[in-house]
Amino acid sequence: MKKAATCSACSGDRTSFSMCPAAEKNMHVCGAASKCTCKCMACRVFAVPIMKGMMDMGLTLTEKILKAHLVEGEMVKGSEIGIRIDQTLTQDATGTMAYLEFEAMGVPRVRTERSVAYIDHNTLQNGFENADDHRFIGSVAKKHGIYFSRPGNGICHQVHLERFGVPGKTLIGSDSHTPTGGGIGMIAMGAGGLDVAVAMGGGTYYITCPKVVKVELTGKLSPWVAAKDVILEVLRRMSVKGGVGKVIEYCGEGVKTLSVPERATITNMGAELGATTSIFPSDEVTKQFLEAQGRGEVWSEQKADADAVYDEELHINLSELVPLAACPHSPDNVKTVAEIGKLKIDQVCIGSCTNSSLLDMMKVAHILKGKTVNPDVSLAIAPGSKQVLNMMADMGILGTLIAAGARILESACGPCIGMGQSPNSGGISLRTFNRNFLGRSGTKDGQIYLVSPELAAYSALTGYLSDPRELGEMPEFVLPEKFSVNDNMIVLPAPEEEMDKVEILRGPNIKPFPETAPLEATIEAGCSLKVGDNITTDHIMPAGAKILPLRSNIPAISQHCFTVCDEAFPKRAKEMGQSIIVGGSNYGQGSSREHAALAPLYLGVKAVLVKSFARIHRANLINAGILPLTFVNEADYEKIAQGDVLELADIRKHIEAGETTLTLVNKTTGAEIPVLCELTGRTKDIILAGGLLDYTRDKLSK
Ligand code: MIC
Ligand code: SF4
Repeated sequence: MKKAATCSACSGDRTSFSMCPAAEKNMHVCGAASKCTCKCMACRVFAVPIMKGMMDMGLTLTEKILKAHLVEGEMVKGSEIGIRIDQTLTQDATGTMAYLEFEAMGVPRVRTERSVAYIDHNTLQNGFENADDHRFIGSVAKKHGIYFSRPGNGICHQVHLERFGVPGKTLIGSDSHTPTGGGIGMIAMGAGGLDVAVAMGGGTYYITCPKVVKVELTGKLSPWVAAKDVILEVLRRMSVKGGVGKVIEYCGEGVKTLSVPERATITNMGAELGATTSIFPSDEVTKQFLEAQGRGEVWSEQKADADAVYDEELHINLSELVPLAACPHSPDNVKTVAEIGKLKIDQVCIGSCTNSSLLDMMKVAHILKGKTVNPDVSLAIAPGSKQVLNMMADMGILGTLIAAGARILESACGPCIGMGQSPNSGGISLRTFNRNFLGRSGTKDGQIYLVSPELAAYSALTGYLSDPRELGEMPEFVLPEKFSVNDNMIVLPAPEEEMDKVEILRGPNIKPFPETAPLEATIEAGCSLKVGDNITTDHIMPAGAKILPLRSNIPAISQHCFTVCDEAFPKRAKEMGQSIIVGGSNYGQGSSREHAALAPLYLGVKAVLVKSFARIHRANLINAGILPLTFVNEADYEKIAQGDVLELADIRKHIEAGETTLTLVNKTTGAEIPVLCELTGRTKDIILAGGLLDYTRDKLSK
């Protein structure tokens, strides 16, 4: 037997060691314990994948799909990898900008297996802007080889799952809830519009090679306990930042008890963990779902190896779960119905990409059948797709909901993104959605609780937050053997030989991408704003009916930047000329909207210095040419006040030299603050060029 020795990384007594190749040092990290997740101190990557290669260990499903798509880098956790993207999706609120960027790249036809442009966010059309954007996106799609899902056809994630998703493929979408596709075994990730544009042009997509968290499901959900309660439980345990740098992989006996729409609810809301994505295996249940969609031929089995090694593990016994709710104003502020106690409600909204499937609607209709919505409650329901709505009509469900007093909305995002149905002042609203950030509903003091459709529907009858288990026995809800398939609202692109005949229709609100410039030699700028922890993209760039129509007009939308936190920010930042924003941890969580980077760019923000970033937002800042900096010592956050003058001397030279620890001088107080600027070869070049668009243009011209 080998003698045990101390591992340089985890200080544990181990018997087997290996060199960490990424460290370029003789740092020995242990690999004896197959579950070792110790960090190599030399390079700060995880030792497990290196061991896997050497010790012939099994792979997780995530690793299998990523490996099959790997085009750059090595599967070393924590390091940057480039992967090939099979499919892309866009929605209209991020799409106009993404297609302007795609046009600017000068690639004539998309080079993916399938790219789809959806119209689902800005469908209120209380002015010409939304309709103009729809026409612009439709014409770009037709010209450049993209399928176009017309307004009314449904929410991008729901429709993509039904009509386009393919197990084992990679998908990126300019929307943070793209991981919905993980419900059928795809690696589906949210990304900034520019990254999606590059992928449409055949470019590589770069991510940090993720850790993989195993969530082992056992047992079976009790009657009236829902898939939503599973993801709320994961959020309760892991928090809104617990998933950063990780993929959440579901496995175990409990998986087969969950239908595809239920799995998709779980992977969809995995976005709220800050995770890179979430994934379920593709099994017989997936096969049945795809066959029922008339797409059985795209099915393939996708699963982890039996001896796969995970970086972290979580166990959830489905039978032990109870109905839960995420309380204001964060999706991880999760409590049981009993813990919340008696809560009178004003509004219930059922829908969004999390809970708008036919299965959800079948359950809601069963609860509401023959009843009337409580007189003190307004109930709004938005089915997820035209297919769902059509089938609800065919099955008599729609009639049941209308008879009960539900207000039926268009198949679109609607209230989820503040497009109508804002609650009354201080109103309490139960929503089956995925986000309850402050102000997102359109009512600043609205109190939003995120719940399952079962809990929402039952509470709409009682007028109080109520436990749906009081309903007693639950019938078995079985999905139809065949969904009614009618793709008449999906417009096919023009054939390649006719693309030149397609005219691009541009409305007057569509303004070009803001100007960028290569990184300066030295940055001297004031701190225009100091904010705390968990700042969301809804704080940075609010949405809602008034602001969303400005998504294709950066000068106009930037006037709303950060106004949730500080009304005066846009004016102040513009007057300062150039500035730096300082923030806490998990800065930029939530949406993939690149407007949360483009508006600060337009207002002259040169760098954002925080305790930690959310993944997509950090990538968006780099793409916009804004320096993403983190404090080496979090306590230094206290050494900067709003208005202080900050300097990053010779920043260009330092970044060119590949230095990652830099010094920021607070010229107002004299404090010298070490900051991290972790840029790899590619991201370094993007920052030096002034953003991804300039970098890509340079590359293409060469
Ligand atoms: C959201 O749910 O916040 C959105 C609106 O879908 C965003 C995209 C956007 O801001 O346009 C997202 O999740 O990425
Ligand atoms: Fe639309 Fe809401 Fe889903 Fe975002 S979270 S895609 S706004 S339904």
